Amino acid sequence: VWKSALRDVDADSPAIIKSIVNHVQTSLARQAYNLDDLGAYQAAALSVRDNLLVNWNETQLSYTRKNPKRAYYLSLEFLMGRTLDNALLNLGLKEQYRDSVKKLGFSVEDILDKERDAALGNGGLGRLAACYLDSGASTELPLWGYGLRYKYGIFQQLISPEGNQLEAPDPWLENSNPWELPRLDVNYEIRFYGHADRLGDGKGIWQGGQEVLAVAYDVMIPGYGTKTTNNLRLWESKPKRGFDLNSFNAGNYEAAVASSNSADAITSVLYPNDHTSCMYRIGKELRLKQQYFWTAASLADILRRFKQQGKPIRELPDFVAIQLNDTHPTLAIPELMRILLDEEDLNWEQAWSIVTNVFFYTNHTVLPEALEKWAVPLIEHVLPRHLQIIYDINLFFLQAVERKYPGDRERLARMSLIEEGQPKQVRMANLAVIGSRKVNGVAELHSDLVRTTILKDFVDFEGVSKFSNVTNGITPRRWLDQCNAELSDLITKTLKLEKEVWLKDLFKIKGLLEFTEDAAFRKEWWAIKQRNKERLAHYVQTTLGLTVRTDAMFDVQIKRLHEYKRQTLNILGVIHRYLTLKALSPAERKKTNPRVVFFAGKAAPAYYIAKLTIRLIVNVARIVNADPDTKDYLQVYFLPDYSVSLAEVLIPASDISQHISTAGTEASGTSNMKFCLNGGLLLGTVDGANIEIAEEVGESNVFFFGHLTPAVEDLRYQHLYHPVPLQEKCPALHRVIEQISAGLFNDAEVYEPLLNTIRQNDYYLLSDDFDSYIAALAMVDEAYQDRDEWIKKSIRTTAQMGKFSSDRAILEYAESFWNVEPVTVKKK
Ligand code: 26W
Repeated sequence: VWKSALRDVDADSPAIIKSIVNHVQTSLARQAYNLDDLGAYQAAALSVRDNLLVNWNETQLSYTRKNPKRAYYLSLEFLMGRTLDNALLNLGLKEQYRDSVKKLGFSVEDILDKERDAALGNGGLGRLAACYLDSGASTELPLWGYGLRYKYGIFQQLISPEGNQLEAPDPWLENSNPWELPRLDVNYEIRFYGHADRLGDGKGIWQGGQEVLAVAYDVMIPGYGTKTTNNLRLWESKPKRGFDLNSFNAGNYEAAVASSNSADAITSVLYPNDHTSCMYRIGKELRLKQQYFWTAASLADILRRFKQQGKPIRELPDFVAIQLNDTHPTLAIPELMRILLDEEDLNWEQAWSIVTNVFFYTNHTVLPEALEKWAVPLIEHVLPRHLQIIYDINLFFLQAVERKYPGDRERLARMSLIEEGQPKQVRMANLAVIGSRKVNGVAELHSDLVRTTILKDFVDFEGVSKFSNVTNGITPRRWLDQCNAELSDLITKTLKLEKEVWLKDLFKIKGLLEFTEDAAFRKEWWAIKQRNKERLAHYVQTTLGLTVRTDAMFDVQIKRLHEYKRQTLNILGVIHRYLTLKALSPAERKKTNPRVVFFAGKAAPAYYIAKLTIRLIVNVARIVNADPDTKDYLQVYFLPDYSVSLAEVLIPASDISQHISTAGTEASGTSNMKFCLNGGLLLGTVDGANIEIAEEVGESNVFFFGHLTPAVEDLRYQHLYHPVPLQEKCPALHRVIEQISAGLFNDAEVYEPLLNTIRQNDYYLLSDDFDSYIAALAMVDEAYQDRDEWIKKSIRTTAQMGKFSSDRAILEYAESFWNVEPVTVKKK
């Protein structure tokens, strides 16, 4: 592409233009005249990076000078999405760059679209980590993230002609990544295998085995409207020596190459499983190695930084707080014990008191199959010294439990770090709890369930004050200002505030409430929703070649595929609607509310039932969208390869979104917050953060249905011991299922295993909630007919989302857990 303007840059051009052109010629070693959008993206990114670097250096320098207590967020997943747009907005440089690239003959939107997502996460837990980094920098907290630099992010999802999910690798680093700074000088040797000897007094020595190098890559995290630019440090594994020279000399070339391969393998791929048990039970050695590699490198780095201050090790808890994002980094607990005992020569009490004041543990799920357990023989093989330490921790712990509850053997068995069985397993959640200062869940209901179910014994033993709640949040910068710029501008104009003010104090959007009665404002509000629908329709047209009608209600469910999230309930509801429409006369159909239903989400590659749900959705879409009787009233789309970037297009376009997990199963949910912040209404169960959203926006502005958490256990018991045939229990659902079985959506027999989960024990209670779900959908339709009232609900919803800013959440962690305070980095 010939971009003539690029040739005319000279010394008098504005600084941004010069900087971009300079990167084209030097960093990219390209000529201006044959630059394409990808090249322009790379040059613009490098130019923005120069700005970030200045702030990053100043931030780190001021931390070193002021020496505040620092917090570290250890997460195996950071689902960052794209960086350029976010960096431009946080730096306040978006308009300048828009003008500059325009003068160079490019459109900023086209350039932004060239960036690949950094998809180093599965879903909610990884995206939460990314929101917290944004909020940490925006609230000026000295907060660093630590994670892994996977060569391959979450797999790319393809849909086969039959409707099956196929997985392809995601080589996101292919075109080089301008956002990372390799720090080849920051590296640590990490040991695996070998043998461990006890030396008495709880101490030991660990030698031999394999050593792998951890190399740091830094990603800069700019705050919004602050100079603070924090760091996300990601580790890459490398063989300690390129080749093992001994093996090489012995002529064993293959062994030399194999050992270097296995070192590289540690950070090669993100595990695509969430909430699934398969990986622990069959002993995934590589996943265990990932977890240790990352926690050991991160701890070594944290301790090296602490030691540079020259303080005694006992002061560690005064300067360091480490948040464990789920149990994935729990090996940090025995690893810190190992360092303190074996290397720092502390005694057990000293070491344990430091450990239990440094760590904080967040639980993200109560589903039993998602609680991590590692086989004892596997830990013994890979980390022999750590197993000794875990046994010692367990011994002292159980002695204390025995003192409090003499002779209560069942309690001891439940609380033990070791689960008896073939093989024995280490319960990582129990280890995380006893090794941490505080434990929290991620929404009120979830934290209550943590306290009363999975961790009840620990609450009894340690007291309830250790177990608390921090309701999740989302960054309003990415999830409103960036993804819905028009709405953000309208809010700014209406509130008569600088956008920096309300985006940093989200409670201020409450000011929108007084405009719900303003017809002109409502008209603008609705026009923006309409344009967002058209943007989504355009995306579907260009990526799938399908035409979405934009004069209908947009109904969206986007999240990982899982039985507990009940996408199956949604698609069965869609079929019910289809059958109902088919039975109506053309005149009656015309009176119905046209609806476009969107699904997106990935299934774990080995999760057979979840994959069948995708297949059903795709085939229902095919039949329904092609049916001339109904296609004007109901359309269904499964959008492949869900990602952060796709969410940024889908969320602003939604009228209603579905968060319909079986009560008590979804810890929080965070996309529910994103939809509501963008004026989409919520259709959901009384679960997770849905409850707190309803508390904030008012029950009259949400659509709730389904059984409540306390009923779930009884209902499951009924299913098992007093089953009622589906035909009697829920005829509407029975009819839908029998249509699928009869082949209405092709390949009848393929769906039987999925349908049987409902016909048989129906663990996730679809048959119990189906009727009230259909009733709730009808209420949504009815409410949508009164357009003015609907728009008012939409405005009221957005206006009352202040609580769900991740700034609020991260400050709760800082104040009530970490005791970490903001550090102002002076603007020059
Ligand atoms: C099998 C390994 C595994 C198990 C669980 C990997 C990852 C997990 C995570 C805990 C799954 C997860 O992302 N949980 C979600 O965390 C979000 C942030 O707190 C919540 O909003 C979601 O409700 C919860 O499902």
